[in-house]
Amino acid sequence: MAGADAVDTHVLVVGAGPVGLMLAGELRLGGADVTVLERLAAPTTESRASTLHARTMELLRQRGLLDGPGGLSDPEAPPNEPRGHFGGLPLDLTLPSSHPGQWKVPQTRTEELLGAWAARLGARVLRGHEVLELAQEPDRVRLVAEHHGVRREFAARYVVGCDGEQSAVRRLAGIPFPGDDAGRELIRADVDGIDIPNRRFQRLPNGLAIAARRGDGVTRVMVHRFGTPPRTARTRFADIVTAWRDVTGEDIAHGTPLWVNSFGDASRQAERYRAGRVLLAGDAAHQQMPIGGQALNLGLQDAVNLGWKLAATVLGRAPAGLLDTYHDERHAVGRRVLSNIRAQARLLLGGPEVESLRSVVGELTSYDKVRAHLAGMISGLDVRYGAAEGDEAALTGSRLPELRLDSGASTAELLRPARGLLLVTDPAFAAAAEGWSASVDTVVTRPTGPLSGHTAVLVRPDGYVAWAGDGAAGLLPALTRWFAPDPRPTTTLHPPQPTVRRRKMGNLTGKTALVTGASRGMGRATAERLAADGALVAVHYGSSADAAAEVVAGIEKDGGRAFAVGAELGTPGDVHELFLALEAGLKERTGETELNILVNNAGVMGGVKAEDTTPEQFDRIFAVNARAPFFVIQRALANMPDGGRIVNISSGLTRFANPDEIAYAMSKGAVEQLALHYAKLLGPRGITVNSVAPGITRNGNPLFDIPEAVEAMSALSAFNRVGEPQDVADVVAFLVSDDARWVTGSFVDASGGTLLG
Ligand code: NAP
Ligand code: 2V4
Repeated sequence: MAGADAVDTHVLVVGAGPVGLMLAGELRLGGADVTVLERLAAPTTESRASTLHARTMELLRQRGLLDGPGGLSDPEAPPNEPRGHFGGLPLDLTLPSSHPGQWKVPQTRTEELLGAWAARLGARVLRGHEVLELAQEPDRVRLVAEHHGVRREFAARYVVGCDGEQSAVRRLAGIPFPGDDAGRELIRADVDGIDIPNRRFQRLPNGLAIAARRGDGVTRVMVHRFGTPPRTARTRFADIVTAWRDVTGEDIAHGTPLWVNSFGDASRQAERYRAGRVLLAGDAAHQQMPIGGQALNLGLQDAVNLGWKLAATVLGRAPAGLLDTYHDERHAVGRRVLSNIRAQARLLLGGPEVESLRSVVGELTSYDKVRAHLAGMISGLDVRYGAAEGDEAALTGSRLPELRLDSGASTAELLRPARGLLLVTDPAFAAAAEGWSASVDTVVTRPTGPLSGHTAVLVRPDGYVAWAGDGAAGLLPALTRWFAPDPRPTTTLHPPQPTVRRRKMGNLTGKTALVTGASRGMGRATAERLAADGALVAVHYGSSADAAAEVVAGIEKDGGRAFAVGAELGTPGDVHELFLALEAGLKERTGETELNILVNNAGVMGGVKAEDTTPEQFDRIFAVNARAPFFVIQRALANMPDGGRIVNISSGLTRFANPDEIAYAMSKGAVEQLALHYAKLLGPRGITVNSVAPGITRNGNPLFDIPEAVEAMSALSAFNRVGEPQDVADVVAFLVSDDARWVTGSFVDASGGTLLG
């Protein structure tokens, strides 16, 4: 089994289908390190599940995956279809939701979208890896996979099997999978070159026929001959041709089959979704007939339920028992969905003996309450976790429908980073979750929609209401049950020393950043801080390649993501060289070249009196400190999406006289102009541009090894010490965070009060 050099990660997800990829993204949002192993060498091109239901669409919207050109709810993209069915009986699926009805999206597209998202967030997907062995140890799971005939070893705190009905993880973990074998089957094919009428569940004397012609002329046919058990051999097109002729009388033998398969009505559910450090999600946890497209939706919702809980668990931030609620909640939901699917399979594939039952159910669905009940079940909108029996109206346990709050923000957007969300309608409550600020965001808002009648509504990262009520007496137990309280704050010393403070974990998750001059000093500290906040950081250097490599290694050791890019600024072609390396690094890691954050930090100091400064020295200082930031910004804007952040490092010397650094101070005066003018220009794109002015800050300069010099420099600060690189990095981290969205064009004095005089 795996040795010391095994690939080590927090969570190994086995299976890069939609469920595995969704889970990988959710885990990354929660801050966990994720590696996904996939048996197939390339994503499947097969046309599989193609229906996304309303609850899944809401969850995808919550993660920002629907909007924008090419997003799944692009009006130009897939059509929404409110007409669904229950066991082949027509059923309008419309219910109050931001995305009511069914959304027809080929599985290849869903997979592509989720794959790009997970990669952007930092999940590693290793294809062509087939799992062979799995062994649980007290603190980890060891796993062996075969890759091109070579055994590779992996170790992880947890393994999640998202590897489908035939799950190797489930088998190797010895998790029983009880249930019923298939008694009937539907055989289906995508066929080109045939011209037959469309049929929605047409029941004919010999069987059931379904045909739907797509925009590209290909027709999907599905057929079942009443009373015939599933065949044991692999389905061939000839089987479909024969069955179709028997049932409809039509001949489709001249068509070209693009894809042929069959699915039966087997129904099985894993006894436990968790066995120690092994968990199951999606079809690995439950096998069902994919009637009405519920299977994929069930799996995606398993992933969203599990992601935040597992991430909190591996990072040591989960309250006791949190991970076990995954089995408790999703096994119960799965059991209920499997039961409705079995009922539908009976109605759909039963012969003449089910006609009377079909007509009774058909009559019942004409009552809107019945229709809405069944639609809730199929769409997943009725899922409630741990709600009290019979308390249908209670908000606790159900999903929070999307609401637009006073601030204009929607709850779906507020849930995007997969953190807890506390909505309070009485400002007096705002302080209640102060001790949970590392994992819960608090928003004060007017009582609106389902919030009416509640002073506080606590929402979990998966969008389900953990608690809704009126008194702190109920809120505190709910906070304690679902979220670990913040670590105790460190004691404040006087004068204030730089401390490692509690942070909103992962508030830059999914973002990319370039920090120039990050091989040491404040640039290094900034790169480390942004990476700790979840960003993928490009660590730029001029000539110190080894130092930059060390910075990258340190970030990776701490679980962050970074890569080094070298370019000597102030030389011809500098910006071009920088962006060639930057774009290659981003593309390799995220599949894209998007840059969200730019910190222009690289700078040179003069250290020569005005009378001794040569034109060459002057030009060099301006080329590196002023010209390069201007052109770096100009070039970066091509890669920067709306909402981006630019911070330029200036100096307190633009407000404090030092005759030894006149040219340097002039160059910093010039760089400060960037914030004023660019902030105005870029406001419409939501991009902020600010200047940060450090005072004397400890860098590697030997001056800082001389106690007398440090004492003299310290005396300039109101805190009687010199700045540490982290003091400045923390200010930059704020300015690039979402919290600073309202700050642009500003000059931020980060000199420890040196400019107070
Ligand atoms: P530092 O320790 O001197 O490091 C400078 C960084 O910039 C290094 O990573 C260096 O990379 C890079 N760099 C310098 N010239 C470059 C060039 N031509 N091309 C590419 N990279 C170059 O810096 P620091 O003291 O932390 O200062 C960072 C920023 O804060 C500077 O803009 C500085 O002006 C400003 N500042 C400093 C102080 C202070 O007291 N330290 C006070 C106020 C403002 P290589 O070594 O790889 O070339
Ligand atoms: O005086 C600074 C100062 C200095 C220096 O000490 C000399 C050095 C380290 O070679 C370059 C330098 C760069 C600076 O940005 C500052 C600086 O920002 C500063 C100084 C004194 C008082 C307030 C300041 O902000």
